[in-house]
Amino acid sequence: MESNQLISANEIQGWRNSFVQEGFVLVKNILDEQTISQLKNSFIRLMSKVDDDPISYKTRYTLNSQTDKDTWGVNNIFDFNLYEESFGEIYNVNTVMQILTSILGDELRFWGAHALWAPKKSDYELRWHRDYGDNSYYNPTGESNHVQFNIPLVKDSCFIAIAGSHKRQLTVEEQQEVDNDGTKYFDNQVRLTCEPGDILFMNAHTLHRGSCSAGTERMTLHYSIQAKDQNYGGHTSFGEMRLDGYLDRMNPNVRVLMENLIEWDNNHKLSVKDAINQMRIKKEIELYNSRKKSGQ
Ligand SMILES: O=C(O)CCC(=O)C(=O)O
Repeated sequence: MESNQLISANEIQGWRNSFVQEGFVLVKNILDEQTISQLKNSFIRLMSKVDDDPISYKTRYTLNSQTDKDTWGVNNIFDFNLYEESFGEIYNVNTVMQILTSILGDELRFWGAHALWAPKKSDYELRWHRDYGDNSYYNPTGESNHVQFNIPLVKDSCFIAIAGSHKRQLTVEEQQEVDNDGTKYFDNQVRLTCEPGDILFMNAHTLHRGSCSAGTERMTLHYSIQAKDQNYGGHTSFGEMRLDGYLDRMNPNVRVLMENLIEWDNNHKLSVKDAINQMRIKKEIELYNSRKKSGQ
């Protein structure tokens, strides 16, 4: 995989500034056609593994009853059975690494990697939220304790966000939408359209939602990463990651990112408070999903 154009320090700084000010930045044409095509082939294999056996993975559903299932993505594409070499190659792309390190510093740790696609039967309308269940969290400086990034492999206009909302309290109207699982239109919302090759870097504390119609085409990889010693976050190393041989499948850059995560998780056991908070977030998501499934 090679998309290693030379990017000037000024350009990187400009993207970093936009990311800090707006809470996201769309960087055009990072990946070349060959890379996109490799990733697309991997993505198609991934989707079919998940759709053939959704129960075995951390599948995201728009419908999930005994008789009817419809999926819109899967968490943890680095699961032993889902992993494809091309997914790890993203961390060998210079421009990606330059942007991430300009925001987070030179040493990074893995946080997560998911895949998002369009459902087939039931439209995808995800509520307004900030990620990690931290709907009241914001940093007035705009600096971020993580970076999420979306890698669309076909044209993608599903991500909707409110620029600058990562730096302030939510307004009363925004908070109402969050509290009521709302999807209302805001005059200041931005729907970002990404072409294959572009990468959308996001601060997940920016108020955002997702939306796309069933039967359309979407193939987007969604990664998240943190600074090696960041106190916020972590706690996403999973059992397999610690098994003999798992890290040997990863390229050296990914191996270091994962080793840094394992080390951080080992040294920062979840406090009872954090464990309860994680359970609360999981329960909230399950409740939201079951309300959606039953059409409430
Ligand atoms: O569909 C998207 O791009 C947004 C997904 C999202 O907000 C989430 O998974 O929390």
